[in-house]
Amino acid sequence: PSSGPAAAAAGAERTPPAGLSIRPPAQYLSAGPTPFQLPFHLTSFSYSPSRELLLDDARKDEALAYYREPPLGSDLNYGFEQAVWRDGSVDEGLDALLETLSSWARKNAGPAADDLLSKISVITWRGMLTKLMLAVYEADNVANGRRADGWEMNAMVVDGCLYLEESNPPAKLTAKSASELSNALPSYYGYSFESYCTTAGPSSSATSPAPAPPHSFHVPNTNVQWCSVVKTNLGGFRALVGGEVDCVRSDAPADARKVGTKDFVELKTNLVIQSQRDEVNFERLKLLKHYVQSFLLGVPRITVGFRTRAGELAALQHFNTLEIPRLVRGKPHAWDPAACLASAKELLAFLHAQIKAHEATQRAEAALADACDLEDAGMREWPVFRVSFDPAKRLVS
Ligand code: 0WD
Ligand code: CA
Repeated sequence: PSSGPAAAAAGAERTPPAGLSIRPPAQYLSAGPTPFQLPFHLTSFSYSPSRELLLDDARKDEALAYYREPPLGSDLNYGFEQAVWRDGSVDEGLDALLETLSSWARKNAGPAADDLLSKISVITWRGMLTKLMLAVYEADNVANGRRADGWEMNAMVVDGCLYLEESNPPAKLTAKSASELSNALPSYYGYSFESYCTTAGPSSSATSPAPAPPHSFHVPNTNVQWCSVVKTNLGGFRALVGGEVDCVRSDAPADARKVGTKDFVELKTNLVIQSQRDEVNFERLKLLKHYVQSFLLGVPRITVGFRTRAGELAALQHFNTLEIPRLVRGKPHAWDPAACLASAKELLAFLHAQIKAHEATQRAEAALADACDLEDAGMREWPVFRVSFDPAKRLVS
């Protein structure tokens, strides 16, 4: 990161030795439900076509898009050669989120904002919380012989607030952009589906399909994003969470300032389901991921575009996020969001406790160093901790 609290810490990474074992999902269900507060849309920001962060009132909702029904049979390959791709080698860290919050705090300066901010104990992107919530089932995947993803994050605690960002060492960014290059067409299908599904303003004819391209189609530029910053509370951890919102409902207020989480829509693409096995995998893996991701930002609706391998839009399905767990309940491949919430809460508590303990040690060492006049206390860097999750070992350390 080039600014924000994480910036001061570059190069001062330390790894806490102790780890947290992620237990099987069923073991998280006995303690009763973990409270989760319905996310409240606090503020928003946009990224421009050149990835400029737009924060001022006149432009912060520039990238907000409205849903409209895409025509079935649409060619998702359309526009591929013209698409503009975000530079994936830039590690943006938490900068945009922290700048948005600083700007919000300035505009809303007063006791209410001070009170809200002073009680926050987690600030991060929604994508990071998604990873925390899914770890319990990633570990379960390994235990059952399926592939699973691990992750690495940078964590720091400043004034009692935990900041979490993705860890993107240069080697990982290189690997990421190589895989993006080789998967350019399938990932383009996701972006062109978004283009078929969205317009710049609310549309009265949202239920009648848009005309065929090129009239209805805006060439994707993956720099452009509209993000919401929500306030929520996961198991007692008050959190400010930023996340990308693909669009809002077609009947959402035309005035972006009046938009709320109830209007948010998440768009996904998926290969058409052709077998029982496809269906099981969709329900076990995809619906879990889509559910958790949308739940965390309070997104009530997920629209999935089913496509052929060649990129033809074959079918559409709308899901009410909160009803998704019911669709899998009782099935052999069922998952339970309560396990995700309980394990995520445990993880947040673990990270807070570990970092606090290590900071205490460091302070003691620093005091000793000061006493010996070895170092200037004021110049010391803020420590960042590298957190990693190994699903095969079920371990976060
Ligand atoms: O590696 C990073 N530094 C990441 C940054 C990883 C993921 C997201 N981001 C950025 C986003 O650009 C955005 O500014 O963080 C902010 C919030 O993102 P989020 O909502 O927390 O991200 P997540 O929930 O992981 O993904 C949401 C969408 C994706 O859509 P799908 O339908 O595939 O879930 O964000 C997009 C993608 O369209 N996205 C990204 N955008 C920019 N940079 C990235 C990325 N690296 N990865 C996914
Ligand atoms: Ca999406």
